[in-house]
Amino acid sequence: MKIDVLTIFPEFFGQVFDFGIIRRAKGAGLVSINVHDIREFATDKHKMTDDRPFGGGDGMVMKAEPIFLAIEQLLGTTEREKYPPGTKVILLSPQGRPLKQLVAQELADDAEHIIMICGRYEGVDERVNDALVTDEISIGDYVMSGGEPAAIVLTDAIVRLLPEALGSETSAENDSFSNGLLDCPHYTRPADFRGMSVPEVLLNGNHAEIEKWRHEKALEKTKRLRPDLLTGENGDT
Ligand code: 9D3
Repeated sequence: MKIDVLTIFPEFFGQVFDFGIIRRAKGAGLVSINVHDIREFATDKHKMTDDRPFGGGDGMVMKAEPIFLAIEQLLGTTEREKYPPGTKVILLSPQGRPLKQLVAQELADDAEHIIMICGRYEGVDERVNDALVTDEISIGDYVMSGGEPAAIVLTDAIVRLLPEALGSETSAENDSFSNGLLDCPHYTRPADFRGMSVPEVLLNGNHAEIEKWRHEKALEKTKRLRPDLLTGENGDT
């Protein structure tokens, strides 16, 4: 898989993709990730990437042209219909489809080349959406200053689902959400920490009993913290 990120703040991404599962996936050749400065595609002498909104109002709007030129360089076309198979051009925006595990899973399964456009200011010229974007995604109902943190979140959620990306210490099947429940509680040594003891059932070696306990605790925690996951009313699947 190839992931390209378009942003006016390329330095924001620093070493964020150089740790843990993403680093290993890059090292194993499962994914390549490149961050591009939208400003490098600006054509005027001041390299402007934003301008005032038609119709008036506060704030600035990201210009269409630098983003069109970036997509043209990366894909050889600015017509969505002519993108190579397996290409996704994702606009991270508060108006997008909410990110869920299923969305990440679909992208990990089906996409070969993902381009993420990080918005800033009040938004992006709508002609980017009309001509270029295949998917508009939000990471939740809260206001951030731009799409950059969302591109990091989405990249992480996708890359760890690529076949072979997970090491032996973890498994996608046991993830919270893949079975529709939150994870059960975990403990490690010491068995008594500052007077707080580990539940006895985890120490007795009865694996059938341990599995039953873990499922009960997962269900209990889900009922308490995320009842919406149990009623199927949050669009998770
Ligand atoms: C405060 C400005 N708002 C207009 C009344 C609209 C607005 C524009 C741009 C709000 C936030 C942003 C910047 N956010 C993103 O680009 C963004 C985002 C988010 O804010 N929340 C959740 N997911 C995402 S993905 C991209």
